Amino acid sequence: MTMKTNTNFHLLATLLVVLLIGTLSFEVCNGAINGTALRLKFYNATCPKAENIVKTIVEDNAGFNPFLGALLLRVHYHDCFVRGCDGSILLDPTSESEQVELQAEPNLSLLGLDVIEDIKTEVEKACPQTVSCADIVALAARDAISAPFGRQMWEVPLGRRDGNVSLASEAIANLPSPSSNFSALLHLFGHKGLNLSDLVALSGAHTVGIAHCSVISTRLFNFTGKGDTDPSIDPTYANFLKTRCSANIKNIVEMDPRSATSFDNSYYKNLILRKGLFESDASLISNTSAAMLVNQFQNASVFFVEFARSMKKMGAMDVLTGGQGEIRKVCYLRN
Ligand code: HEM
Ligand SMILES: *[C@@H]1O[C@H](CO)[C@@H](O)[C@H](O)[C@H]1NC(C)=O
Ligand SMILES: *[C@@H]1O[C@H](CO)[C@@H](O)[C@H](O)[C@H]1NC(C)=O
Ligand SMILES: *[C@@H]1O[C@H](CO)[C@@H](O)[C@H](O)[C@H]1NC(C)=O
Ligand SMILES: *[C@@H]1O[C@H](CO)[C@@H](O)[C@H](O)[C@H]1NC(C)=O
Ligand SMILES: *[C@@H]1O[C@H](CO)[C@@H](O)[C@H](O)[C@H]1NC(C)=O
Ligand SMILES: *[C@@H]1O[C@H](CO)[C@@H](O)[C@H](O)[C@H]1NC(C)=O
Ligand SMILES: *[C@@H]1O[C@H](CO)[C@@H](O)[C@H](O)[C@H]1NC(C)=O
Ligand SMILES: *[C@@H]1O[C@H](CO)[C@@H](O)[C@H](O)[C@H]1NC(C)=O
Ligand SMILES: CC(=O)N[C@H]1CO[C@H](CO)[C@@H](O)[C@@H]1O
Repeated sequence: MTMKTNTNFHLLATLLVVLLIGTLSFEVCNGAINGTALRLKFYNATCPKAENIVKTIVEDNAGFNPFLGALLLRVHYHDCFVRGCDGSILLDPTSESEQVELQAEPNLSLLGLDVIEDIKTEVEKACPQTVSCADIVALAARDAISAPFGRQMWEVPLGRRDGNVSLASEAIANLPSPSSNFSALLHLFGHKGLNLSDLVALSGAHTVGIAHCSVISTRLFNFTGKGDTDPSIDPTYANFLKTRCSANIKNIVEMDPRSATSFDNSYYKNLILRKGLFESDASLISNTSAAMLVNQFQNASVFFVEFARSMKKMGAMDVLTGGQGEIRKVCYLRN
């Protein structure tokens, strides 16, 4: 589909919206979202400085690491998709046989995790065992992405408690693969109580950060096992990626060419130009309803509103609240 706004497109759009409302209503009753117990200003009385401590440390670090937003956003996403946003992504293994979430993807954001520990240390000094690691991750991701904007890009209701279960096997089962097709993505997100709008909006997080060549090498060099390239990638972009990645498989590429440190909507502009990095990204224009959202997100203000809404939803997935879980003293160890 092209972006041309003609009468036919509008007609089609209206039709599809009607169809969509019909087909997606069944997903709404999925029980994965339960943020009712989370609220803004949760630490107002118990740790009024908490939110400021997070913001200050994040902004200091974002000043010298332009990728901090990407790192922390991804940590938060992984945390939420595996047993809910319970800080379990931060847990270190306690024995050699234990395979924790973090190990399912060894290269996840070590730099970002250091910042989380720094924040936790300061927050613990201000108010011992009061603020959960899960809340710190959620706030830090928001504040890092928001830093260049000078305003909060989404709301983070608080009150999450920390979980104590972290399993690599669950990370593998719950996180979509970059080679996922559209229906697989929709299915995995649906399983979390997230719908098509959430899938398209949250995928826009790939407007920041980097990926390792190893993740895309099959797509570039051996797509169907015959030494070929995924024909759905723009050829110029494919050649650019191949050049970078054939030089050294350990190289990294920007998620979003030329704008990988800026949280904007160029991800969606690239999708339409067939410059989505992963098959999962590219698949968002393979479905007409998803492609319509991709078109709508060509307008950055529309994208920001939808991203904020979906982040709030993701941040409330399967959270532990009230007397559940614990408040960890250090984020990488169970109490
Ligand atoms: C739709 C399904 C998704 C898939 C298949 C996927 C997959 C991936 C993969 C394979 C990488 C590259 C990792 C590497 O090579 O180091 C990546 C990076 C990233 N992902 Fe996703 N992801 C998805 C959704 C999301 C969501 C929902 C978010 C956040 C809301 C997100 C945020 C990020 C960020 C910020 C990076 C860059 C990290 C960095 O710079 O270190 N992703 N993703
Ligand atoms: C959501 O959380 C509230 C408060 O903790 C609880 O009363 C309610 O039963 C939960 N709902 C679901 C569907 O888990
Ligand atoms: C925050 O706490 C102060 C004093 O503890 C109180 O006056 C104020 O109403 C609280 N605000 C919110 C939003 O809870
Ligand atoms: C999408 O991927 C799933 C899981 O890998 C697979 O079962 C399904 O056949 C694929 N669908 C299409 C249309 O390729
Ligand atoms: C997705 O869910 C939100 C509510 O969380 C709803 O407003 C939106 O219309 C839904 N989108 C689709 C495509 O069903
Ligand atoms: C490409 O894929 C085929 C089939 O999976 C495999 O036999 C072959 O070794 C692969 N080639 C390379 C260079 O990895
Ligand atoms: C696109 O996805 C929706 C679900 O969101 C599905 O109902 C529809 O059949 C899909 N369309 C195509 C052409 O695959
Ligand atoms: C983008 O969306 C905003 C908010 O919906 C709207 O006010 C604005 O006119 C749109 N901009 C363009 C260029 O369509
Ligand atoms: C995890 O917490 C549950 C209750 O919250 C407890 O029963 C269990 O023993 C804990 N497991 C570990 C490994 O700490
Ligand atoms: C922390 C960690 O495991 N980092 C690894 C990231 O990946 C490179 C190779 O791809 C390893 O050398 C690092 O040890």
